[in-house]
Amino acid sequence: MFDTTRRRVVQALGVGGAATLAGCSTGEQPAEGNQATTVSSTPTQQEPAQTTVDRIAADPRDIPDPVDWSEPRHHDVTLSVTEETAEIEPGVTFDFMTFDGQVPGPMIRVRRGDTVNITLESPDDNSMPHNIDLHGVYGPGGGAEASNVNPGENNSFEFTAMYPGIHIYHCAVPNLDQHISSGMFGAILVEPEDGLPEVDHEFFFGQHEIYTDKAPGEEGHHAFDFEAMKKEEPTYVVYNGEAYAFTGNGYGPMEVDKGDRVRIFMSNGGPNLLSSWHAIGNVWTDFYRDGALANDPENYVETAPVAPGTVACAEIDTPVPEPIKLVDHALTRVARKGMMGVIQVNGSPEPEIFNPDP
Ligand SMILES: [Cu+2]
Repeated sequence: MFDTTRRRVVQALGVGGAATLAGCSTGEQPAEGNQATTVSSTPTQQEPAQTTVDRIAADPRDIPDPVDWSEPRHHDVTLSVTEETAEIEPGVTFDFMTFDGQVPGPMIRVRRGDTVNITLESPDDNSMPHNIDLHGVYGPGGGAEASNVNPGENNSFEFTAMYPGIHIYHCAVPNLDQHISSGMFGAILVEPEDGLPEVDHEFFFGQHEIYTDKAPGEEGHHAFDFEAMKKEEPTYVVYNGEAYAFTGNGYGPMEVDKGDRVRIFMSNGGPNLLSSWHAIGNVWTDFYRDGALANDPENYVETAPVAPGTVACAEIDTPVPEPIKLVDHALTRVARKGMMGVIQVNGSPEPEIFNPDP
């Protein structure tokens, strides 16, 4: 399986240029020989488990519409906390925990001054308690205790969104590091009173590390590994619960047209690792560190730290056609642990800006 993993990485890195990222899946399937190797080297290996969802990765385009109201509003938000089995990559299953069945949890979008009623629903078939701590909330634990739910329970609390910014939310039960690693984080966007500048596209990605009892790409069911987490040595570091999900090896890149202005929100759930967030072939034209939208952005930032427990907001320009590769520039995570998402800029060449063959 290691050979398979390396092949996937070489494709994801786009060594051969944009065409490599266009989605050819040749060579991704495990070869017979690799399977045999895996079986003999790991006698305790289990088969991949039955999945409960087809896809754990949230669609980065699935973002609520921008705020278009100018007086305080009330929002009722219900989130279902679920425990799901899904693939990190083909043939590799893992027991995720989620808000609403996907990773990251859905973005909540409100305007500063709005009130929000949050209800958590926990299905009967859950095995653990869950709750929600929103970093956009003034109050004990960001609402964690007030929202605690055991299997089969509902629980609600209300808050006023007092300060602007894009803030992370996450589960905060005693094993919160395991729950966040397994997918329980998302974002609440509190728009400033005057809103955000209009852009052509918005995307929302969630980085997190997954700690398992097997090697990256090793086929079978990967159990959560507390010892690996204590050592902060993850098996995978990914966007949205899946290795290379938004590349030609997964669901494909996000597509935009040349000249589009693109806003990207990146929630680093962690639970432990700082992200050195970089866009290969581009630059963060406007970068809102820690998602602090009340501040003026920094300009033309090459690689920006995104701490675990924050959501960064960046706006980029797209003057040339290219695959823009969103990475954590701790590149071992890109080469070996599943980290990468691609924004494909489509359009005719701009040789005055970039000429590959002068
Ligand atoms: Cu939880």
